[in-house]
Amino acid sequence: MTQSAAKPIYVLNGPNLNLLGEREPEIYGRATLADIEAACRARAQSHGFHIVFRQTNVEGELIGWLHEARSAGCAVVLNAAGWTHTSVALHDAVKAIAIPVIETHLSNPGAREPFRHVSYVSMAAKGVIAGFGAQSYLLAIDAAAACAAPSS
Ligand code: CA2
Repeated sequence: MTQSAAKPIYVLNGPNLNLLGEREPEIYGRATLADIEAACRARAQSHGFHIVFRQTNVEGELIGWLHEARSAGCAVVLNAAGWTHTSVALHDAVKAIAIPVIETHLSNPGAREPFRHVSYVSMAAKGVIAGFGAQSYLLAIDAAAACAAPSS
């Protein structure tokens, strides 16, 4: 279905994800964030959606983008990176959003260090996709498009 008039899916990325592809490829893969953005754009387009794709190392900026998405977006794919495991403010911002928020991770935090087993985002998100590398983002776009489709 073509949804050219639909609101965009926001794909929001937290701290250090701008370094993807440079270090720890055994955990996060070799794709850069620019590679992931291009793949997300194509996947969203295949569902008839546009995306807004952003990354920040400033927590307040991410919270501002979540506020923006409340009215300007149809769904959010959120990789909050390290803030996932620390931020009550982020939890509150996700909770304040009526559109679906899909928590997304390249790695599977549940299979890593204990401090990554807590997610302040999961408690407020519609669902979680983790552990599939860059593919996690594409699965999250699929989920966002399904949630945001008028028939769902
Ligand atoms: O697996 C994920 O997507 C994470 O959100 C990535 C975060 C980590 O803190 C979460 O537990 C899981 C880390 C993002 C930092 O990525 C880097 C990539 C390359 C080099 C350094 C950091």
